[in-house]
Amino acid sequence: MGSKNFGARVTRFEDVALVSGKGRYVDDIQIAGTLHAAFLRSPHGHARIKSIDTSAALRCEGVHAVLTAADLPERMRKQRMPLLLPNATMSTLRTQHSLAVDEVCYVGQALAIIVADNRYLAEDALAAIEVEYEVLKAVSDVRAALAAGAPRAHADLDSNVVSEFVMNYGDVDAAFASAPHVFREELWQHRGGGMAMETRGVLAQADVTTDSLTLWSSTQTPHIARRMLAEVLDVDVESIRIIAPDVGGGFGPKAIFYPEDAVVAHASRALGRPVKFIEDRREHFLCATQERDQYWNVEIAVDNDGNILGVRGDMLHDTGAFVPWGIIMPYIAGATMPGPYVVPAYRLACTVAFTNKVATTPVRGAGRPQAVFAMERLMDRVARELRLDPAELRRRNYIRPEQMPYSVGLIFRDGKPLIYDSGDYPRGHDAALDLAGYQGFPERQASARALGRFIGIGVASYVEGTGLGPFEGVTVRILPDGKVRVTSGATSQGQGTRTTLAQIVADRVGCRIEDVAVTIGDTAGIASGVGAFASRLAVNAGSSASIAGDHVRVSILKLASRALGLPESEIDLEDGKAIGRGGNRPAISFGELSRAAQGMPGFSLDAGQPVGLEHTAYFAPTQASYCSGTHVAEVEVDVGTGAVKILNYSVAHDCGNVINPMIVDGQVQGGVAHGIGNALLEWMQYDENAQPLTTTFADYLLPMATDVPTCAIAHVETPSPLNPIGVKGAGEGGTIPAAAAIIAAVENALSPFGVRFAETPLMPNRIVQALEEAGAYAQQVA
Ligand code: MCN
Repeated sequence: MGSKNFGARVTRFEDVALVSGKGRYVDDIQIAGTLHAAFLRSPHGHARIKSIDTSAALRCEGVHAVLTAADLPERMRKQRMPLLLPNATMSTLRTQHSLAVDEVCYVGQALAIIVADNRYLAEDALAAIEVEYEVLKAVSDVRAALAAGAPRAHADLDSNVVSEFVMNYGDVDAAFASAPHVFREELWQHRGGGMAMETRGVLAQADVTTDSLTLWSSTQTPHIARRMLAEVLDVDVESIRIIAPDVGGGFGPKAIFYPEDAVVAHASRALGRPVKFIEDRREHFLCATQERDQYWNVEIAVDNDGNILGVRGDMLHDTGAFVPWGIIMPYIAGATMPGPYVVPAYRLACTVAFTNKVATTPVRGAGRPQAVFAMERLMDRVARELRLDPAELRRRNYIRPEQMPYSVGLIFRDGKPLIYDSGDYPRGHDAALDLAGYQGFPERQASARALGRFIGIGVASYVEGTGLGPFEGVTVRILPDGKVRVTSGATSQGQGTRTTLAQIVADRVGCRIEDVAVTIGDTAGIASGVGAFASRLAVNAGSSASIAGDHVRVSILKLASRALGLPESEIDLEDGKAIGRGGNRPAISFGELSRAAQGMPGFSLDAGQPVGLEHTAYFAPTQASYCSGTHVAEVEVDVGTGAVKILNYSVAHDCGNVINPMIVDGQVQGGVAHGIGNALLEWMQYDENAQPLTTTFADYLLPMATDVPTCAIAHVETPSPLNPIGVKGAGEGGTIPAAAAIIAAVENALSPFGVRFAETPLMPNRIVQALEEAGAYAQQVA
């Protein structure tokens, strides 16, 4: 077997359709007779619902149904949405009802659905629903949520605290007691969204003749959605088919199964008509889950050479009003903080609390950007205090490659000990610094300053647990026309999954990559599946593709050996043919072999002959695989306006063996764009009544092409020993250390003024304010 495709810059199959307007998103799917849904949403952060009168809305033109919680079947009305990831430390497992029952707990929570001939009529009729609210005090700031006497995010709960847990190893207090230096930082990362170009969308088509339901959904997790929907509707899971067509970006929030999805499915069943709901952008701001929103109060103990002796502190995580994915973000954050460094002792006390805002669930990075920001800000502080070069300080503290596999001393979110499987952090660090021209930076900085320009450089490193289980499956099947069909529970929201699975399978079975047809994102394609999150599919689905491909290869060889009368060892599989090595190179095509593998009606097969040329493999990793990297940002700050321009951005990234370097470059580049947004722009602002204030792209700024430089990227490959193809994840690493590197670079640029930054996003007004406080403008005038 060759590896013609694995490791090659194969052009993505997906792109021609996507860039020529031929993508097929949920809203592109048109079924005759479809009705359209709109949701009535709470205008209050917190209120009791005293009454809802839908009678006028029901009389509106074109309206087929108006449903509130009271109109739902008993089970749907009474039970909350299933909680996917319970955790023993959680004092309450509060998820949403399908439609609010007697209380709304964030602006945008759905109280009713209207199904009408079209969306315009549905929206018009919303205005006719009369709701009497008793407005309750809302809690907006998570720090205020912990204060004695704070309003409760849910009226029936005694406390806003959802969970308190401690992550620790080593004797951290002893480390601090004897440390020559201790430095403390208080840090804050604000919340933002996934902001996919395509908003959420769902089209449900109930089939009353077969009592089944098909749901097209812009989801990252069709199999999980199917399981949850079956539970909510109380129907046989196999009677539901969920199809994720082209998904226009996901970034995490589309991994969630939303209450609206279940309500639309129910409406279709109740009306016997297809029902479509496409979220609008304002709803996306209000109701799609968000992330970050953590407050860190941490300190680091170091010796005189800057070697880390211990890290400790506490962290407060704002989970919003519900916990659909439990407490995994703060948990992942806590486990990520030690990162690539030898940290002999560690303790982080985490508190998770409710507020009256939309729930936080994973957004690209899932807790890790916050942790890396905290750790790297501490490292920068140590470097400054001990007058060490920040890169040199990091080099002194890296876990060395000969220490791999390295046990950190914690349990990771996969339930397994946090053991880094492979990595060469110093090599990655050096590669990034080389790309960035780090050695020559002081000279560049001095020349710029001579011209009155303020440029700075920042370095940040991270380790990320990727490839999380439990499994993903892949079926490889040779079709009678010789094409190779690949199906999987894997999905794609833009990350090129089809292409990379095809690369792997083409190599394993020995066919042309053009002859591999990949069908993913359809629960009808394979019995079980999990989906795209946690940078997990290269590891899980990639490995399954490789294993299934190998099995099919064995079957092809067996059958070809009979057909050609040659031993298997003398047959090569190439370009979809089995070719004998000797003589006149006799050959038989995969198509012929596939037909032979079906046999002839009524005839017996030879003993041992494979039935069909197909295999399904479910690879289940024993633990996470840990990718890593170093980012170097070079920025220029306009001290007059506080504007930050990113001049150069360099990344060394280790995701093990790279299946497709072009795709990984794209993942890193896209991830960095997201990180730039987090660092400098994206701010989901709420007022003290938990009213969202930034619900358009005029107020909530995303990075534009002009804000994102082309990254210089180096691939450092340390294969993972934990899976047959030696890969680790690549989808989120670009985002994770970006804010840490950029904020460090801004501080470095402004070092003549001694300003310090401890938060993201770092807006121009904050920079100007800090410069003002530091007397920068007075100095300049003088
Ligand atoms: N890859 C590779 N070699 C490796 C590792 C990965 O060639 N050693 C390729 C994979 O085959 C895949 C891509 O890189 O094509 C990402 O793989 P992986 O890291 O396994 O991530 P997943 O496929 O599980 O995708 C999820 C991940 C996450 S969690 C988010 S969020 C995210 C992301 O990927 N959202 C994205 N990438 C995105 N890309 C786009 N365009 N849009 C999103 O919403």
